[in-house]
Amino acid sequence: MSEPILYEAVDGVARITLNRPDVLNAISPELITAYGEAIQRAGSDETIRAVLVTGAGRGFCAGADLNSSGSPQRKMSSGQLLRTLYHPAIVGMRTMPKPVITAVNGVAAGAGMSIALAGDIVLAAQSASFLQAFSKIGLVPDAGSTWFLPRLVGDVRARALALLADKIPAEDARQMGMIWKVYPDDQLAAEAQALAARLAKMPTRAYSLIKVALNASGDNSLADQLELEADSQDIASKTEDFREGVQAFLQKRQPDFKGR
Ligand code: T3D
Repeated sequence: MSEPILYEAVDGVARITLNRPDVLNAISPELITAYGEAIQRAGSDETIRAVLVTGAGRGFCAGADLNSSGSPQRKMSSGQLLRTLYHPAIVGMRTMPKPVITAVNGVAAGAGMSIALAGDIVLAAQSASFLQAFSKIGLVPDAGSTWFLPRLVGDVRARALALLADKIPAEDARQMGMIWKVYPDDQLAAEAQALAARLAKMPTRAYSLIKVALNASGDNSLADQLELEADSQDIASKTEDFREGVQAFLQKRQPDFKGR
């Protein structure tokens, strides 16, 4: 049996591929376990400065594998499975100190849509689609969908998406602010790789502070957020990359950031 997750590290970019193409990369317990490990590995490896998540074959991820989800043989309840395996992976994507790109190459359904939306920058192929499949099978959105969606598209759209469970084409998702960019199908992989390579050469320490600030902003008052920004700037302005960025600007050349 092939590995449910592929992990490659090249030139500061970790590429994580969901790899069960026969079932549109549906999430088995083995897949989500290996995915959480891959996220943890990429997050803690200091040589990795950007992460790219995508799917093998024609789908991105069809959500929980319904063969195992509905099975009476499964040892963990849904809540246990989510808490122990899904949550660390989703939180890991959002909190790792480097940017995560999700390249949605095909359908992203159920918890697969949650994984897609957990990326810092979400790209999609023109033929990709987004589907809050949960209510169609009598479940509620999980793995962060009810947190991500209202923040991305607003309450009105989040409610309609969750309740109606309609399949949303990538371009509509872009227009409603759910995702960043849409590319022709045959260009997505190259565009996503180029973006990851670009991010891996940027000031990674500043990126980690940007993520912390944006993650906190939804719950902070303006005064608290201003404080957080000031604290973060104190840290960023003492980095080697800040010195290099200013020098490069003054010397009219491209900066050579080291991520420190
Ligand atoms: O307890 C817990 O686990 C709680 C956690 C829940 C989290 C969740 O994610 S719940 C939501 C689970 N996902 C779904 O309900 C989506 C089910 N899939 C679909 O609705 C459709 O497959 C898609 C809309 C995603 C894609 O449709 P289409 O027509 O492009 O492809 P298809 O023909 O339906 O699927 C291709 C194959 O993948 C097919 O297998 P086959 O017939 O070729 O042998 C299909 O059965 C398989 N597949 C697709 N999704 C799943 C799946 N197999 C297992 N689990 C799936 N989720």
